[in-house]
Amino acid sequence: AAPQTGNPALTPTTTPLTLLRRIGTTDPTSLDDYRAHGGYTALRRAFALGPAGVIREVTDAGLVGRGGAAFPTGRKWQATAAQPDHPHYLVCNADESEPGTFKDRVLMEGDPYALVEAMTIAAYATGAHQGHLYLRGEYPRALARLTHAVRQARTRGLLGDDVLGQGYAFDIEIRRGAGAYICGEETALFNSIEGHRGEPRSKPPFPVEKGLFGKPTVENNVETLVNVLPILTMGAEAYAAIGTPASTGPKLFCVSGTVARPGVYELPFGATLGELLALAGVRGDLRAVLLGGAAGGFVRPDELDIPLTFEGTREAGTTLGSGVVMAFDDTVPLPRLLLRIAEFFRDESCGQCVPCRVGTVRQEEALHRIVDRTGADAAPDIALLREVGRAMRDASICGLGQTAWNAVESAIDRLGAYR
Ligand code: L3W
Ligand code: SF4
Repeated sequence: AAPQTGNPALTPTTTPLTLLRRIGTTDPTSLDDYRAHGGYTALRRAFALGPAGVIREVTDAGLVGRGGAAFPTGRKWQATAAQPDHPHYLVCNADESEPGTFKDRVLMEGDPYALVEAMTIAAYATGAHQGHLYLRGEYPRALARLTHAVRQARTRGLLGDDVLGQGYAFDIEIRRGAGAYICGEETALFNSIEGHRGEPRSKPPFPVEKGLFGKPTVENNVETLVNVLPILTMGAEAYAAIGTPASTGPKLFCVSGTVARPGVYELPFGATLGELLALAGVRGDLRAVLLGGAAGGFVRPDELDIPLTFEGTREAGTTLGSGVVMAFDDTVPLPRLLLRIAEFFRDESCGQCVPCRVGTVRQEEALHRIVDRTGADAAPDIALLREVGRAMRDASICGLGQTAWNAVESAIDRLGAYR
């Protein structure tokens, strides 16, 4: 079933919807309907500003990446635009695979032209004429909607040799993933597009310098790109007034688990975890909340005043990640849940580097021993988990290995799992 779109506009903690405003109210298969609801005004403003002006707006707005790492988007665009090597490429990372994440799916299925317009703006600003949209293979409806949107945009002169009659050429190719979580890592994604195994590359060099086909590349998450539209239509200053000074703008949160109304919620940065969960309606006795997905960490029910900002979650010793909020009541067996997370990372490790390839196996084995030996002393295996976790975090090549122990560690230290 399609995930529901939450309706946070019902509460005093919210501003009017920005990112979700067309979802469910416009026809996602009609370019005319998109234009009737404000579509393509941002691209017109982009052409009026010129590439440097667009980058200035995005920088002044304080936009940072929504895929989990929160890197400043304006800095990334500026670095790519400045590269003397050509061609430049734009890649949209739509391989949304973090367990519990489904916000990009809602955007792509419900407002596909917004992504096409946003990609055009990003490419124009950074000097790219070719965009690749790498879409999670398990999103057939998003594929159909985006394919239709790209075709229609081409037919109507919004993609192709002369976008909006401005003498700028840009087109988009959609590539489907094949079910590997690791292909959401930006450089593994390049390898996948190029026809190689989906294995991450060592960084630096960063993609802004050597990315797809070894050329300067901007890679942004779907939600990051879609934020560029309100930045250009409302202006950087008005956009930056939403949220907090360090985490500006609106954010999409994916709420699931033991809640009455699971779905995608849009809130300004700065609302608390408790406010978000109140909107979704917790069912039963809340035992734990997983923030940031499998790569994130657990927090306790007495920590619901954590502000949902990058700085607030960091201060609280956890992470916002891509916006996953998974609630668990006391009927959920925590050790089994941890085992499932460990199994996921062992399965999805690409196997390229030893700390992750071996560490994820050892982690799963230790958790199995703890679960199977109910009542026996878990201390030796917890000590082993810490040692293996440290090695994975310090020595893995990419984010998968570096974060594979986060959830288990937080369950032990914050929730007192296995005690
Ligand atoms: C130029 C520099 N560019 C960094 C760029 C870099 C990348 C971005 C972030 O993601 C997150 C993790 C989890 N010059 C640069 C530079 N960049 N320094 O900035 O880079 P990095 O390496 O900090 O992070 P990352 O590897 O891109 C790790 C999250 O991803 N995660 C899973 C997310 C899943 C989804 C989803 O399903 N939609 O997003 C798993 O670990 O939260 O924080 O572009 O090139 N000096
Ligand atoms: Fe592959 Fe894991 Fe190493 Fe990343 S950390 S490159 S997923 S083996």
